[in-house]
Amino acid sequence: MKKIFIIHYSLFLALVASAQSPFISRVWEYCPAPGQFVNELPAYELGDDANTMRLKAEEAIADDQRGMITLGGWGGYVLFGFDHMVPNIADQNDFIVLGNAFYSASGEEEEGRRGGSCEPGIVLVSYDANGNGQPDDAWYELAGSEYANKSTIHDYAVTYFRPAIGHEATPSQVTPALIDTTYIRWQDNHSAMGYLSQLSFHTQPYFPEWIELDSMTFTGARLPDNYRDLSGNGTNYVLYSYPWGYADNHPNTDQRAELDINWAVCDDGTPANLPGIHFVKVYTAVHQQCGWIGETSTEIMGAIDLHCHTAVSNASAEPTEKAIYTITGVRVSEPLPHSVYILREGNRVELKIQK
Ligand SMILES: [Ca+2]
Ligand SMILES: [Ca+2]
Ligand SMILES: [Ca+2]
Repeated sequence: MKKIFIIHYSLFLALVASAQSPFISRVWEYCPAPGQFVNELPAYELGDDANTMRLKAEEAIADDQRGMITLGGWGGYVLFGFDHMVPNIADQNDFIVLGNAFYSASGEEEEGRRGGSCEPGIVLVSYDANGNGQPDDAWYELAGSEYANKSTIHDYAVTYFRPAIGHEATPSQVTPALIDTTYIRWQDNHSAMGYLSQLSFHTQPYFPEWIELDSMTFTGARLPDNYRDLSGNGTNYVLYSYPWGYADNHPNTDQRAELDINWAVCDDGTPANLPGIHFVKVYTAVHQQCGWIGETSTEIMGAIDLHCHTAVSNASAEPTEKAIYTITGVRVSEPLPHSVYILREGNRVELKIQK
């Protein structure tokens, strides 16, 4: 018995020594645009600043916490990283960004698109080219299915303005849930302006409380609106998924939520040909207001390296497709997508590697 224990223990050490977390380890920046869940996901408290809000976002989505943060309206973003390079494996998806998208029964398949609550975020990736462990290198957009859509605006920018002191609400005469239709004014770089409405369901401030400036400007690409009002009278808004290449756009268990580093492009649209990535940035990519359900905002619950089990299997002298390895002290939960299956038994965690 003792001998078996020692063998197991040395295997355990070998596994731990080589183990990299499949989950993101750090949030580097959290900067949501104004929105109906801002100051609540995560919760702002008096005295918070950009760094404490970053830490709250990290507590929510790093490791395998699976809490949730909102990115607010168009342009709001989060920047996070892994503790290793996620490799770009040829012909395979490489990572997934977890959101809270779901399909609804009323949102029928339409031109390959499922409807429900799909709030696509554009994903950018970065390779730590200078090797300093910091996200100070070039960024590359993952060119999702709408990258070449003629209605996608690639040079978009929006400025949001904090409501003035003494601002008076303009309640909707038609939709009671809209208690202030002139709440957060915005102006884009294509001569359009408008407002984010305040909703009766969410009455906390929508402009990030820890931001001291009276306006916030975001830049990026704007995807075409993805909503339809199926009722025709403003009571049933359905948000349709785009085919592939975005965050919070398909349910986390749907393979089309997975992302391929090979989709990364340079600013001129040519392939970036990255060997892998260390850092990821996601921002809300549609700029739309859907009546009583308010503005569309991407939500993030974490991200997972889909290849991380490779490092675990390599730690064994003779890995086999159906080998089961036991590791203690690793926090995981099921199910992971792709080919890793995780079982929990007491305080043991088993990684089952399958093809
Ligand atoms: Ca790949
Ligand atoms: Ca760097
Ligand atoms: Ca969402």
